[in-house]
Amino acid sequence: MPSLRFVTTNSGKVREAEEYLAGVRDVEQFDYDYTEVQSSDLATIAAQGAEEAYEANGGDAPVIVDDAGLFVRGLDGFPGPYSSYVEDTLGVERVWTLAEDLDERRAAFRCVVAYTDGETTETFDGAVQGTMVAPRGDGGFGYDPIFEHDGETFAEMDTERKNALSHRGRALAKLADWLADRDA
Ligand code: ITT
Repeated sequence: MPSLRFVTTNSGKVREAEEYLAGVRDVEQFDYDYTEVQSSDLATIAAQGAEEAYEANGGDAPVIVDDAGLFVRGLDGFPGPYSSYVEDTLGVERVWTLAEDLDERRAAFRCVVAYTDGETTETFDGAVQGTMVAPRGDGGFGYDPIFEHDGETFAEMDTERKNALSHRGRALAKLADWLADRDA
């Protein structure tokens, strides 16, 4: 089976991709920290990251990059594409403190997966809607404890349930369909 390199420092993402791409591609982790261009658009960040990583990897196998973020409606989409930086600086608890006083606490996780094989670059997006809540649960990672969907935070769900609903899962499912169509 052809292989696909997932450019990420996050092995949790790789396990998730292995599930969605089972039977379509062998997924390997390529631990490379691509440049995150300053952009308000996840697709631009992911596509440029994929192209840079493809070159850095010597161009011998297709790569995917995913870029994700938490978009809080009452904060005009903040932290959005800056989610990683905001998690490292403010931290998740303080993002909740900002959201706590809002009337509009609905939020979405969004994800774009970018694929490139050097000739074709394609992006696939996925989103899941939820509400900002005080932190609950020990599972997941990042903003999961403050994001509630259907009465449970993502940190309270087991991995299987979160993956079935998540923004990344939806984007990976589109990628898997697209690859299967191309192979047919
Ligand atoms: P790579 O860039 O190396 O892939 P990363 O963990 O930094 O790993 P992102 O840039 O895509 O991944 O993530 C942006 C931010 O959004 C970061 O703070 C993550 O913790 C958070 N995030 C992404 N997906 C998430 C999810 O499913 N649940 C909770 N937080 C998530």
